[in-house]
Amino acid sequence: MKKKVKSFCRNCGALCPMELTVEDGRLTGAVGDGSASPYGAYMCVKGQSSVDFHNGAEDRLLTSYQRTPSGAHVSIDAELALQEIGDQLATLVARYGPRSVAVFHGTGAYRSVLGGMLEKAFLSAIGSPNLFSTMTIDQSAKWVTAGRLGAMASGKPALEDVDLAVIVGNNPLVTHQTYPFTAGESGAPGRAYAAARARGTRIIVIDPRRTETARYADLLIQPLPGQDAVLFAAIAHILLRDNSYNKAFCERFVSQLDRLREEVAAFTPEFAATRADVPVEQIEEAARWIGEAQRPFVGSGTGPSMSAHSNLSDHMIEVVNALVGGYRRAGDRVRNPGTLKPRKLVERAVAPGRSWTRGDKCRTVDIGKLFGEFPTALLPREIQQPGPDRIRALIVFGGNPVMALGDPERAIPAFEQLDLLVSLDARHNETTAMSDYVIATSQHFERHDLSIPGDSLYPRAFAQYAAPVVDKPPGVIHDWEFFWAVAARMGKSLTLKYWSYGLDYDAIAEGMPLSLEQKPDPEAMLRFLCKDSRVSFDQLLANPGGVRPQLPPEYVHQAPKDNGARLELCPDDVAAELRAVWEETPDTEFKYLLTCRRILEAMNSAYRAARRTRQRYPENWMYMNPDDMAEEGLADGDSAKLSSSVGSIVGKVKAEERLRRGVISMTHMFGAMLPGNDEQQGGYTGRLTSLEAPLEAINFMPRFSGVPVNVGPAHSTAGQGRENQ
Ligand SMILES: Nc1nc2c(c(=O)[nH]1)N[C@H]1C(S)=C(S)[C@@H](COP(=O)(O)OP(=O)(O)OC[C@H]3O[C@@H](n4cnc5c(=O)[nH]c(N)nc54)[C@H](O)[C@@H]3O)O[C@H]1N2
Ligand SMILES: Nc1nc2c(c(=O)[nH]1)N[C@H]1C(S)=C(S)[C@@H](COP(=O)(O)OP(=O)(O)OC[C@H]3O[C@@H](n4cnc5c(=O)[nH]c(N)nc54)[C@H](O)[C@@H]3O)O[C@H]1N2
Ligand code: SF4
Ligand SMILES: [Mo]
Repeated sequence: MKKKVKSFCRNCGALCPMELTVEDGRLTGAVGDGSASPYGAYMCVKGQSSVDFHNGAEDRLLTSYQRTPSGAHVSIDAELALQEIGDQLATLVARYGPRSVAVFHGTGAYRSVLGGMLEKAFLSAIGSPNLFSTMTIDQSAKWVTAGRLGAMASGKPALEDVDLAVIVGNNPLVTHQTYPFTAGESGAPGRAYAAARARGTRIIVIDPRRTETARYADLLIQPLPGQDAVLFAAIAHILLRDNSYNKAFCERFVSQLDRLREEVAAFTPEFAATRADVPVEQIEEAARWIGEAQRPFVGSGTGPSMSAHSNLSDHMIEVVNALVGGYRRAGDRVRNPGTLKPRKLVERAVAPGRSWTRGDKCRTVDIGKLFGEFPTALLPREIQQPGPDRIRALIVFGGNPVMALGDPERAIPAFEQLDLLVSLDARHNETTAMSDYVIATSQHFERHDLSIPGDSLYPRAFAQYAAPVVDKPPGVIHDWEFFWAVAARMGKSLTLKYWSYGLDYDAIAEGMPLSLEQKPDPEAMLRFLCKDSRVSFDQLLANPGGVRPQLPPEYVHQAPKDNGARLELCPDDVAAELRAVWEETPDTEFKYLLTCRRILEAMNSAYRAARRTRQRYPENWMYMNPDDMAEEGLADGDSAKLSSSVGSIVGKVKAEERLRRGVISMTHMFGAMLPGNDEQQGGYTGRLTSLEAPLEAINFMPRFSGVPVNVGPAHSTAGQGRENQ
């Protein structure tokens, strides 16, 4: 029997509504469903790959595994695995305290809604502060900026409402990652930019590569990576020089403007043009457009957040946005006021909180939490540095941290030192390979979900519920079942709460206590999460394509009185970082800077083995500008070696004229993790990154982009990394 069923994709933040074809209990096809979608009908190639995955592609895990003392994995019944894990965790907590247990929340966990909520409930119930996630090895510079500069409670405008979008180191056409960090729409991003251009919106893209997104740019600037702090300090310099900043906004909402003026005085456009190696006219032109715009939005993606001086770069990008008032203002239309969790937006500043200076601290450095999490790059140290409260058990939920961290020489020994490493995943990866238990979990179309991750990000108010479309295979459990069952085995009952970023789980008042004995009903849990929703759970059940509530127009409210909070443009640490960057001398030891780029077919390390990925990317090419290749005597397909200060990788070069000179671009979490296999798969960029230095202050962000490297012959022994130092 053949039927069509509505659902939504959970591979990335776009959460595209889909219509699936089910034949005799098996998924056979998927198309984008535009019936209620906030983006219209849209689906990318990974939508189809996820259907293949359900049907067993990429050697999907169909049973849980346990690692034997010899290192081999043998299949184990999930119930038994949960009992053993619960018992081991209870023993560790009894002996060493709750801090001996940590959770790593990976990219695959973000859209497993009940799993994510019960993960937080689990940590809260056992009393461990040890939450790590990809956030701190991604764009946590944005959280550092919110902590040092503050934020506007009204948020940033929708693409539909801006007349200028400045997109720095972000490629939404491929990654579907835009709002709230940059102006854009996650689903059908190209359509949204084309419509914006048709409305007269100007778009500036700043990226060393002429990206797919740059197709929509009115101005493209291709700087050297790692120079965004300098570029945006110069743009701030011009805005202040020309008096083209938004004085009315600044008078009301910012402080330290004079201090900023002094500190950016030295960052002339000429200085920035030399540093970033771009024409000075482009910097002047960008600054002029930013100053002229009535409704600007200046934002960035991973590029600046992963390069040198990432925290400062992000801060200076936000400073420029603040100088021109790039926020929703009182009286502005709010196009998506939230559906499952309605929001009332008020125009007021939120003072910088510097959360890392208080509360629970890491054990190895005096740094507290950033948005409720410890820095992931410190995980190896928190595991390895001796002491009674070191991390001894790590639960990896939907992630591949051994590879995501980079610096495998540092990361692998740390993971090996754990007493207990558990992975919850549906495919094997480099981390499951090291895990003591691998729990095979259900996949997207086999479980209950709710569009909570998109609730405040969709361009329009929209909500969707997804019921299981097909049965999960018999040996597989749901993510949330893991946390419930292990906690129950430890004698801890969980309380489900509607958690979202920035909230302290313990402090959320309302919750749904879950029984210790009786497994909770996923539908009842989702019904609870819809408690405050504008659309009832029953309405969502009745409309599987999703609901766009018809709401009277909502606007940003004026604050009843001035709360005294201001956006602090130039605090002491930022001023000191600006001076250090200005004084920096160019690196002459390395000739190139390695950047990363994402590919449409894969999602970090997931879907690397999908058919469509393999066809297009049989290996991790090293993309280079053709003139650089000629200078190095390299032709397309030649093998070459990249060496950084800590390691080297081998791969085949490919000419890409979109890339500016002096920059090499590769995909992250792709290729062979360990030396020796590069020849078939290409190299893994993480081997060029260090988890020791240089790490950023506060979030301990490693350098994943703009990594200084040299190019040499594939079989030379020069630059072999630490072993030669
Ligand atoms: N298809 C697909 N989608 C994904 C992912 C995926 O792997 N595949 N990953 C998801 C994840 S986890 C994330 S975090 C997001 C990331 O989403 P994006 O931030 O859009 O990620 P990238 O495509 O890597 O884009 C980064 C851009 O920054 C540029 N860049 C590098 N260094 C610098 C620099 O120093 N300065 C400037 N100005 N630009 C620089 C690069 O050339 C590149 O074009 O995507 C998500 N979506
Ligand atoms: N050198 C370098 N390193 C980087 C980056 C870079 O650009 N360059 N990017 C960084 C960034 S932005 C990120 S986000 C991290 C990514 O780091 P991770 O999140 O650790 O890596 P992923 O490969 O995304 O792992 C996701 C896993 O989740 C699984 N999964 C998918 N859906 C589900 C689900 O519903 N349930 C469960 N249980 N599992 C699921 C997938 O099978 C996959 O194995 O890497 C970081 N590391
Ligand atoms: S953009 Fe692609 S991967 Fe992301 S939700 Fe839509 S179909 Fe899925
Ligand atoms: Mo990410």
